[in-house]
Amino acid sequence: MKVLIMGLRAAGKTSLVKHVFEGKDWDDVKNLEPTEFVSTKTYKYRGLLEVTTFDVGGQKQFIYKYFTDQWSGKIFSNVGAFFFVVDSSNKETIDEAKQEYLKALEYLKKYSPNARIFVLASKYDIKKISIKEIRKIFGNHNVVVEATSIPEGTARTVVCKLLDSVLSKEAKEVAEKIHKILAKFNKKQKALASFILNKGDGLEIASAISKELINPKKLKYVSAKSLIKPIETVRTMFSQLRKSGYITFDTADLALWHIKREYIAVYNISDEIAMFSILKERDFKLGKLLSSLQEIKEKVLKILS
Ligand SMILES: Nc1nc2c(ncn2[C@@H]2O[C@H](COP(=O)(O)OP(=O)(O)OP(=O)(O)O)[C@@H](O)[C@H]2O)c(=O)[nH]1
Ligand SMILES: [Mg+2]
Repeated sequence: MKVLIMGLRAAGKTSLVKHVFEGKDWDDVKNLEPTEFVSTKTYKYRGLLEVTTFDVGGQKQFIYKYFTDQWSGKIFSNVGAFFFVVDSSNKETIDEAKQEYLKALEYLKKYSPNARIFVLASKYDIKKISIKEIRKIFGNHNVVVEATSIPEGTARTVVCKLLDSVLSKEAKEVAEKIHKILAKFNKKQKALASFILNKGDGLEIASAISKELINPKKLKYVSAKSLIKPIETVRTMFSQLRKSGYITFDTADLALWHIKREYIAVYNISDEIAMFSILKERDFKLGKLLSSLQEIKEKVLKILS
């Protein structure tokens, strides 16, 4: 699906793309360079939806080009979802943003009449204009307007919820199948919760939570990239160990943390996906866990292939 992201200069478009589709945190996206013309990239959102982002630079010398005969067809055609990013911290540019927005809608109507349209009031942590006002200016009956902030942690949740609303029936069925496998695993291992993760964005493809946990907060839109990272970063050391004759292979597939009463097991499934599971210390048996994980790996890879 093509996702077109527009908005004025420094509205926060590239930050949002990197935050949501690459699992980058606020510290990693704070100092991005302005985007020159159009930046396109392909991602697998939640491992369920192939997305090609068209992140178009918002500086004046680029914006006018998007509406020329030479470029408009290329930019505005085949759009599945359109995000217009409005800087809620900048009152001065709101009228200019509205002009660009209306122009973009006109071109979308022509080239992608079925595109879903979303407006994001970005930088809501330092807002000068309320979401109510922004809804009044940009909203209409088929446009969803939401506030986002990367440092406050609302941006990922908001954007992911909107993207989930455009997921296909097939993608939802894949997630449901994996959910069932995880629920079985939880029962067998007496695990408290298990997640299959998409490594690219660190978001879950599917999860299952044991009924034993009473009202745990949802982790659906939390990026678990930091959990997966260690398994990849220790590689150099393992390579040393292998070369020195201490171990026979240098790629780890399981990492374990012991946190008083629970274990957190992170299991590498492939270059694209990983799993993590929360297990009770008193029911923990490593051998049993390893054979279950091997089974899960085969089943999940088959579903996703
Ligand atoms: N406070 C705050 N600042 C943000 C947020 N998102 C982005 N920014 C800042 O806004 C500035 C511009 O961000 P970019 O993502 O580069 O903006 P852009 O829309 O891609 O800009 P162009 O590529 O020039 O069109 C950067 O300094 C970001 O750190 C946010 O949620 N809160
Ligand atoms: Mg940019």
